[in-house]
Amino acid sequence: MGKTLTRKIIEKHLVEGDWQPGGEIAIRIDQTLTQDATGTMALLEFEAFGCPRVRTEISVSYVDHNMVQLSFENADDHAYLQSTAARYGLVFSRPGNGICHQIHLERFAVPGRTLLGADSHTPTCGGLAMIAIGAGGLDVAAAMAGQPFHLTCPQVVGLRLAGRLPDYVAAKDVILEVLRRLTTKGNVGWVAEYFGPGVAALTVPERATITNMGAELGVTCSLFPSDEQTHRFLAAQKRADLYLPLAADETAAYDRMIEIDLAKLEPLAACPSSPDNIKPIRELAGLAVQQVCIGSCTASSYKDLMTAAAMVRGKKISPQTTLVVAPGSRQVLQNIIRDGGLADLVAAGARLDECACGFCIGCAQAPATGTVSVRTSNRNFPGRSGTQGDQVYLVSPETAAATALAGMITDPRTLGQAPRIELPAELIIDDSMLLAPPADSVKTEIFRGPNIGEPPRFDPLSDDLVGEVALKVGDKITTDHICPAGSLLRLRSNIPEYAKHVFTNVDPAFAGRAAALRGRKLAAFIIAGASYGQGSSREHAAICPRYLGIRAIIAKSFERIHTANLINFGILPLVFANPADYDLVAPGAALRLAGVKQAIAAGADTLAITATAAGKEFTFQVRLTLTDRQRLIVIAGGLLNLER
Ligand code: MIC
Ligand code: SF4
Repeated sequence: MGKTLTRKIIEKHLVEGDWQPGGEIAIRIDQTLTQDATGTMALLEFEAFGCPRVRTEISVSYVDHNMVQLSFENADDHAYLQSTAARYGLVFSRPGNGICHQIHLERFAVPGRTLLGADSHTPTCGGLAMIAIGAGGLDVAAAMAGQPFHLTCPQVVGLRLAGRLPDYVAAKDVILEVLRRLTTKGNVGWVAEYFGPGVAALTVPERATITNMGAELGVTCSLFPSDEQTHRFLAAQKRADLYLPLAADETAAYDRMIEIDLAKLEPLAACPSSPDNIKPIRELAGLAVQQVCIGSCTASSYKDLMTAAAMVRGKKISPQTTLVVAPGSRQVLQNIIRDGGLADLVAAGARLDECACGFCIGCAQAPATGTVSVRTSNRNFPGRSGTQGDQVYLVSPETAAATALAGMITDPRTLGQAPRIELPAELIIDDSMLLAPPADSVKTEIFRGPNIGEPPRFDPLSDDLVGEVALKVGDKITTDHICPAGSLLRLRSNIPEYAKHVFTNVDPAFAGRAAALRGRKLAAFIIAGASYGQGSSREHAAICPRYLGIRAIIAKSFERIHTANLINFGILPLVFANPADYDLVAPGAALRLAGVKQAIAAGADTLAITATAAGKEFTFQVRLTLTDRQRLIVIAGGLLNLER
């Protein structure tokens, strides 16, 4: 039986374990990426490891999230990151150079290598045949220090693509179709591997759109083969020497197979407020739209923007609608300037935003109350745009451009001849915004402004956990619910301040209630439904609750990156053995896990919890799936304690 490409690359990097889906393995990490919103904490953690210089082939520190400097915090973070990059041997991508995933694909991705990134959309580089995985900052810090990355050996779903995309149907519609079929829940522990005759016509940036939004499926990563398209892309980037053909064996056996005929796809949208709430554009056509945003790491490549530009050329956008364009990188910006696309967009009425995350993470262009925003980005979780009660639709650049012209959701197929945009063979390439670290870096002084805190120190696990349910929430709680981003991103290096805002849009009294329990020396617990911790890799969604005294989360199920983050900071991710018990545990109930430390040390995978509410007591079972290494981590109170 042949091997999948996932297996081939992982086996080449194995340092612990064997290819046994479901078991624990550890892989060597060749490259890392961090961005400013997760990177300050990751670099502080790296410093705590006491390693003099990064031990990867390449580590890049990007600044792309916190781009607005209304006060000193973001600028301080940037200065800290620039100085730590120089000191510890990372390449520094200066603010304004663009979004980490787009730049990494253009300038650093190498087929067949591994990449670990402190951002959930790191799998974007799977479009260039990398095993590229998103993780919490602490796991990335450990990789920078040369440690292997531990993960569950994945199962592989093979997505066999056939046919060719019709006019006006984009890569974005492919991944929206995959999300329609697989949803955002229940894909933990899988890799999505694309293959088949339909793959050959997809360019690397199109593949990257598809692998990028695999993050919304909750898979470990997504992967395309390395072929002629890969060669063309690398050649245009003047990196053809790094090309290496890679593919699954013809006889590869996938754990699950999905067939997609590209020719049968149509323009789709993810409707408010989940990336898997998919409808065809033709069913939404006519809905009045007040804002259209083209950009984000999902869809802001040269082709995306030149296509939108060609569609609006010589026309004006609707007076009822604003059009915002944020190129994914400075390289994209320079090339659409050269080739006239920017002039067409601006002439049509587009507003130009910086090459950065911006509107995608609520750091710019929050929509007006009660209005519809149509975006090419990857997440439309409630309130993520910065406006409570927002109505965000996620679409392709083609649908976005058609919608901006008409002022209402519009099927681009109604616009006549579709533009054909080819990847230029020659691109303007200017790496002057990427600063290489000096060879002799020990003398670099590190800038530490008042916004730069320290990773907090936490107590080891106690013998018993006794406390109360501080919050009960439902299904699909995202990390945006737990630790909102937007204007609060400026607090990412300052845990005591950021922790005051945990669950602020869900229950503003939560942080105070948890802190009061901590004052009474009681543990605080959260009860949750299915798929807890969807979305980002931000480890703050574990660190801040832990800082407030949360010791365990009891949920129907958890997402992958968030589970690892909880363990890394000493919070127990407990799963209801019987999901119906979720209904029985009331907010405010007293909970007791007697002898928990000893049980975990002894390898128990089921624990009993006694709950008391309104004078009634009952006991229920929870499951705790930990490897031996993770048992040591939670007993120590977190990975940093264990390292120290
Ligand atoms: C996101 O898209 O939610 C982010 C902001 O890029 C996060 C990282 C962060 O919270 O800093 C992610 O996807 O991991
Ligand atoms: Fe930035 Fe949005 Fe991509 Fe996250 S999803 S990295 S916020 S552009």
